[in-house]
Amino acid sequence: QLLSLLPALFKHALRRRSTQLCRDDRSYYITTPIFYVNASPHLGHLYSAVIADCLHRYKLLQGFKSQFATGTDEHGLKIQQAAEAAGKDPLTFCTDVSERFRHLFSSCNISYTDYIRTTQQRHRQAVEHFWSVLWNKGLIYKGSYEGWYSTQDESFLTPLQVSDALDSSGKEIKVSLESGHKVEWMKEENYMFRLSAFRSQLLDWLRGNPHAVQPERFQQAVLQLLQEDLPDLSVSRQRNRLQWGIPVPGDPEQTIYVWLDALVNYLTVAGYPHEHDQWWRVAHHVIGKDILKFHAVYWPAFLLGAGLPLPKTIYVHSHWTVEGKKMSKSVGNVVDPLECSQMFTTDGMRYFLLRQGVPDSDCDYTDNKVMKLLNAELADSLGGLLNRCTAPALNPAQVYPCFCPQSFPREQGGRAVEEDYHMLEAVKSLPAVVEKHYESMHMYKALEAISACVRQTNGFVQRHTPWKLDQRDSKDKRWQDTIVHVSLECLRIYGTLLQPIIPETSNKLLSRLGVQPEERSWAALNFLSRYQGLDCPFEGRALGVDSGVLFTRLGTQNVDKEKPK
Ligand code: MET
Repeated sequence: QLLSLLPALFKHALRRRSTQLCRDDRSYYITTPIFYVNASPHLGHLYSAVIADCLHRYKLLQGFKSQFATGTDEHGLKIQQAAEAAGKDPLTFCTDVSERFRHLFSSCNISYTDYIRTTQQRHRQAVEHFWSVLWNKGLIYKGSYEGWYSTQDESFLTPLQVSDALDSSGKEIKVSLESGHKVEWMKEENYMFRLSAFRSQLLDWLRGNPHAVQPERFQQAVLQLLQEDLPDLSVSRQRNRLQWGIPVPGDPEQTIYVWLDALVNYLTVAGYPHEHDQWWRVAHHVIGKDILKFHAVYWPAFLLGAGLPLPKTIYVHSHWTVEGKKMSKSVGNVVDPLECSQMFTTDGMRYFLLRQGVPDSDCDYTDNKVMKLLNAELADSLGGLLNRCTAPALNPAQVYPCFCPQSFPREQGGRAVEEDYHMLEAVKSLPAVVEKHYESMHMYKALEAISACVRQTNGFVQRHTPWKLDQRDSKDKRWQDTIVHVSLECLRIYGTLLQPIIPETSNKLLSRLGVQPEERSWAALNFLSRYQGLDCPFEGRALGVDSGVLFTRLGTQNVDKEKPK
């Protein structure tokens, strides 16, 4: 009898396995770096956050369960010294600056689901556990470190990574070749991690996962790093040098190295050391190129050591310069992202950063560029299109008018021309194009494609001048309705696809079109279903209320304001 039950049991097990697979497939976990609190937020921090926010919102629209973590990195020598210089106790100092990051992110609609601070108890527990796992596996040993250290980068450097320089008073110093920051010779008793043992596993991981690090050039850069010698890594500092950090479990004379501490934050948020599998197995990191080695060499090595899965993707972005110069406190050209979002609106800044930011290479910020871009693409092109289709003169009934199948297709005596078909094709394939570019963090390419389609739709309206048609003539009226229907359908697609980038403006646009919240997901896109002979849920529906201009044109008054010092 038991035997006869077996097929059923087997089926049941299979079903459970497939639901589980299904559930896992639909989970997504995205992180930003956690930011050092020794200085105020700058444009680059907002850029990382906006990229991650876009990916998180995009996945939610696709029906995923998504978790999005950001936060602050609060331990280490650099923070200890910054707190001392500010005359504050370290935790108060950290709390103050951490709140500034949180405030910036909330003001810019960064919809994080968890905000982690490395000074939290849950994180300390995770780091201690993680350390003990590595220790118990014999991957950490007591040794001594002698070499260069950059406090600014909280990084150990080999002699080949430093060079001679002069400081501001003309004194000879050594600096990191990569960052230009001052380095100091350090000789300490430390705990060391057997990084050297992981070189071939890291190479295997990268070769087996050609998209693990994106864009491609950064994957190549990591492979290059792995060609060089990979010495063991010091993972602690003497307590007498560094007090502001988590003590090494079982050795209160040593403090855990800030980068080991910081990287574990991604696990803490996933629930480590408790149940963390659901999120950890679908982790994706967004980082700046300056911290590539920490994320694509040290972090995977630690994880391999601890027997945990590696992140699915490490998305790397480049930096922002300002009017051609590197942002720096001493030059005085650090761009305050909060101030910018007040000048150009939150959506304006988000749009600019993602439209102009090319992950592969550094990009340049100027107020003027922001203004020009937003006026052209959001105010004039997108806003203009919405205005035209909803203007009471053209759309007196304020509805989503009917599409008349006979008045469109040329072959049935309709009035469409060649370019109209090109436009329909472009808009129909737009979701797939946007999806591909969002997935590979090339938001600028997605926005380029959307923007090109908006231009085509404006061309379509312009070409057929629907406002010149006689509304009393039934044929003309049907054609006019069809033009407006097609244009509104285009706008609905643009509004839906733009939600991850400019959530407020998209909401305004979709609300004006009368698109309900549950009709804004990827699954609801169905462009111009009437053209395929299917029903269109919007046809005949009243438009939403007119809550004013979609995106107000910016003028010099927006940028000429006296900037606070
Ligand atoms: N605090 C680092 C930075 O701001 C990032 C740490 S991410 C684990 O560069």
